[in-house]
Amino acid sequence: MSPKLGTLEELPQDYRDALDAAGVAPLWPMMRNVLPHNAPKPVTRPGYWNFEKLRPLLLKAGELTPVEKAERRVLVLSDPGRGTGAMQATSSIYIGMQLLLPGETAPAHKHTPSAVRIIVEGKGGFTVVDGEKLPMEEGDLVLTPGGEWHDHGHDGDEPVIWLDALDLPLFVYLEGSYAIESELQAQRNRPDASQVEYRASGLAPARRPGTHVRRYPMMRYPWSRTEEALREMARYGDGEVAELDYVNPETGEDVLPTMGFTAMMLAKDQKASPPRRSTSAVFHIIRGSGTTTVDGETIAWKAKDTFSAPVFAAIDHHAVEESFMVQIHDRPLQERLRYYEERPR
Ligand code: GTQ
Repeated sequence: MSPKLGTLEELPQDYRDALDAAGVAPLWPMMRNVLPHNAPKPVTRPGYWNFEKLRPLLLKAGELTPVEKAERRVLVLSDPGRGTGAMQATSSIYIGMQLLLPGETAPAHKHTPSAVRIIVEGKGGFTVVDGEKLPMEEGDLVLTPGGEWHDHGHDGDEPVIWLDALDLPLFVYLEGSYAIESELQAQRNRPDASQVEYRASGLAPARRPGTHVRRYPMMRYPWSRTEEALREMARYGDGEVAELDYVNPETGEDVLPTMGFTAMMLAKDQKASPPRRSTSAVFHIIRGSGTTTVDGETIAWKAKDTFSAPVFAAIDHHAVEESFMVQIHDRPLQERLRYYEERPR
């Protein structure tokens, strides 16, 4: 153990004033704030957002604020640790719930942060990314990588709601966040790449000299395939929790450099206690019901709800019914920074 460090109060007032005037500060009174022992001390606290409570508030926003006045009509899920108005759910992850009404469009823009949508409710919504029309069906995961033009549209006749996950807090922290606006994009008249080039997992378009592989070759991951794959994993998994990472079909790497997405299935009554991880996480329930204890706080969840966990949280899931959820995390970023870590429970 290191000795107890000196405090600010132990320093003479005239010396402290001189430090202030010189625009400097002593490190040692702040040392354990910036470098706590053994593990970080997160500001983030476990959060829980009940969809039944959010839904009427979001629909009300549809009445109060026309989409033209919003650019994106979104209610942001605020981390309880950061309090009212926080534009983030964890240190690195922004989560919003977005509403688009029939016939509405959200104008094209591109920005430095990346966004990923998980569709919560409604039929007929779509996102156009770089001219590719990506239909949004319940549970689908749709990528809008940083720097790519995107706009949203709606061909259906009921409200469409989706969850937005962005690496926005990171870009705000880096003072790197900005957007450029434009007109709606022309759409190429063909199905998205998950229905064509990457229709079957393990198969990719033949490499020919000079072929250009897009950096983000597949931007829509239909839920029906994820669920089917999870079920087979569970069936042959000897009681292991079935988990699948969303990956780039050309490289096998996580879909984005910053955020990762992991789909999980828990059978009825199944429990899971993953290791403590250096990542913060947000869990979105696709189907089912159960409870999760995060650092001693028990959250009862059901389909379409969302909850969060700070870094190194102790997490214990218990599915009451057969359940499917998607975990949003920042492991890709932490691996790039070379500090991702797991600690056994
Ligand atoms: O749909 O492009 O929740 O730009 C926040 C910022 C959604 C979007 C958000 C955005 C979007």
